[in-house]
Amino acid sequence: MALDFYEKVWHNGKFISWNEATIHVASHVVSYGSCLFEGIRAYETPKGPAIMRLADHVDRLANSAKIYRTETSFTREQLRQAMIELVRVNSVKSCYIRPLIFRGYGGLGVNPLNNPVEIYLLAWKWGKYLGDEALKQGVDVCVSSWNRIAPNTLPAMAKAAANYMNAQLIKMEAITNGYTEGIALDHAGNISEGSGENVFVVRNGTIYTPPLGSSVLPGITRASIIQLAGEAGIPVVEQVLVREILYVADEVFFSGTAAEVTPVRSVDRIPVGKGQPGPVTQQLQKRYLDIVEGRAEDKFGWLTYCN
Ligand code: PPE
Repeated sequence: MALDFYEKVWHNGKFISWNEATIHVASHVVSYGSCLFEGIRAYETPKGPAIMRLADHVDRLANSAKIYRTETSFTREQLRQAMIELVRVNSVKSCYIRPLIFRGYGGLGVNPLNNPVEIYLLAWKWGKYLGDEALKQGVDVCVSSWNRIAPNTLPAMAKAAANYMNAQLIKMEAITNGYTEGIALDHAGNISEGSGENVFVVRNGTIYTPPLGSSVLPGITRASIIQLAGEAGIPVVEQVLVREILYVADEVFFSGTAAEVTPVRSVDRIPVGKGQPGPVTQQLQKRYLDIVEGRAEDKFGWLTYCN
């Protein structure tokens, strides 16, 4: 599947072309997964391209790097500016931005501390993450036989490439068995998250989502959904959620930069509610997309305009 990429790539402070953005196979990251990354959307709006929650994504990236003792020579402000520049130099209307911080070429062996730190910013066009119909129709998911990474194995707060080996197991199992996505349980058997999305459950007018202690990524879309629910007067509770709540929920949905707000219409072939997207999901999805696509006022200050 070809990547619909933008030509200019930012590398350690300079722009290079897509084809120049290569690394040696002996780079530390290849053997040991030593990479922290982000996923950010820039939306086309009537006022030009706008990056969604840029500062929050840069903060999470910096925190991921801090957790893994990966020091970079760029400040958060410089990284924010670099992403705005990336959108500008590529004349982007809308894109997905992938910042990468990884341990490059030097010695080999587990110890990463002597390897150089490389930073790249890439951009490409990314459509609907879980398929074109997903946002309207909802997706069919399973509970994975793979658990999410346990708290004292890999830190879930860090968005690290290595975490996505676990995510790949969840995703491959789901797809092989005819589902669009898998929801993983945490080490204790409670709901954690999808391979690339946070999970929300709606029941009797209240919205529930697992806390950080359930090995979830502190999703930026998750935070946005909590804000939008507050605005709409819908109570949100962050609490440990038992697996079977998925089977008796009125609504279930995913949130994520790539997935945006995607309804879940069945779990393990059991219909969620009436087996179609429910009203709370639809209301939050519409409000989210209206703001990020610039149809509604950006009252939470989420958008950074790039022109
Ligand atoms: N959990 C996981 C494991 C995760 O990967 C994501 C983002 C989220 C939750 C939602 O976080 P946020 O984007 O901040 O709301 N997953 C990215 C896609 C991963 C992929 O490359 O595939 C994303 O949505 O950009």
